[in-house]
Amino acid sequence: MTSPFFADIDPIRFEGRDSDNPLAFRWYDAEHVVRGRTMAEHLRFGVCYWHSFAWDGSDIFGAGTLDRPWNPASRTGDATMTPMNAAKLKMEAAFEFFEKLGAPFFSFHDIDIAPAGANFAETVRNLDEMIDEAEGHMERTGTKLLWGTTNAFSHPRFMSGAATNPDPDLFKYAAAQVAHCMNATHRLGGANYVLWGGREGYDSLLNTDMGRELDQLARFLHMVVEHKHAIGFDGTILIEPKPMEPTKHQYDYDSATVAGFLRKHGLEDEIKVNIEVNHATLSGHDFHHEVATAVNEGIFGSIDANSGDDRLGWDLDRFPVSVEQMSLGMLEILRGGGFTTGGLMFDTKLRRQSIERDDLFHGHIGGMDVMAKALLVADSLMDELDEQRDDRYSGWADAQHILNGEATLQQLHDQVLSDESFDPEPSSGRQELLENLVNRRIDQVR
Ligand code: XUL
Ligand code: CO
Repeated sequence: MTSPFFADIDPIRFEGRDSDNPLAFRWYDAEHVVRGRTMAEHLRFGVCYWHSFAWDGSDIFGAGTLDRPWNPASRTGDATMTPMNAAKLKMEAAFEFFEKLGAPFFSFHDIDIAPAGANFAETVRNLDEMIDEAEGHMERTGTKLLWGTTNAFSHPRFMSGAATNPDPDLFKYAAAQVAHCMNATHRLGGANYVLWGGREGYDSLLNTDMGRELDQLARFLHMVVEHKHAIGFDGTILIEPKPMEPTKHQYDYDSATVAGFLRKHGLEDEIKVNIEVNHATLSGHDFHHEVATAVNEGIFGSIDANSGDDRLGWDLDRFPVSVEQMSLGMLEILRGGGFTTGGLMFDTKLRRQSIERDDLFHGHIGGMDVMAKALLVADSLMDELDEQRDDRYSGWADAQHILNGEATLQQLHDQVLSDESFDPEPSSGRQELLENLVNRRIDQVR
């Protein structure tokens, strides 16, 4: 590998709307203040390690296409490239990228940053060594950890799930892996710890005891929360909902399902959600619906900022390109008070044909600019929309006794019956007017 890996790229700077430089930000100005917070504080961008550095472009129909000299398949037979040396080179390239892009955060799965060993003890020794390396890079570059997570879905041992596996030994293995990765995340000062239940679901109910598996999942999550408190980790535990893929049905289907599950098991004050835009699409919801649901349930945590395709029913993980889609999502995030420990993590993949080294920059620069513009659009819309929305419900100011439980169904019946002039007039929902306002603001923000 030539070092540095992204030798031709200079640090990415904000150059403003009129810039034609494709390797500059036109909208993301880290220091620009919106509603009392800088853009950097609002958006809290993170780069994912797995798609951007561990993945080589392979898909279910073909081999890797991307130039990733540290990945086993593309190794040149160089004897010095042991798995640990390769992991270290990958980490150098990753931190070079984070620093040049100017993203304040990154996220990883345990297996993205350290190779598996012959047994669990060797695997976690490798991980600990790579965590030491990461600590050095983080200190040197100032990059912080948005979240760590465990991959308990790729290895064949997890084919029937991790916490929901019919075999308790697999539950134990996953518990060991999660405990170790939580400790590692804690050591790196991670702001959150994510659990995506990749295979916590089923392919067929013929062989699945759903009630039993959900109870196992609940116990597993309680153990995670207990461990968080035992080690003094003060980040947020996040579940990442997804309705399916790779399983036919995933238990953490969407934000509403997760909210109900957490409440049933007394976990609602301990765990929040990491909403992925493409997962929202797969569950048949808009991104902004998922955010609004989570905010309303008090479990909004963080975002995986990618996008899918309305005509394709799988997880494309594209970089976000739609200002309208992201503006509506950012509006709900702003309405909810913004991020606390969460952020916008690019759980995004290049297309398999994007094989130039600078393609990774173009994907992230575009994504960051779309999200920054979306923040400005959301900011320009929020007060006006909230005023109109409040106005729409203003009649309730004089009807609070109904909601307070001070009126019965029979009393309302009797009131309506006795008032002959009672004939409520409908009023317009003004949807088209508001949609036009959104498009106007997308044109007008500067
Ligand atoms: C899978 C997915 C994962 C999680 C972390 O669809 O989104 O990458 O974000 O395990
Ligand atoms: Co994700």
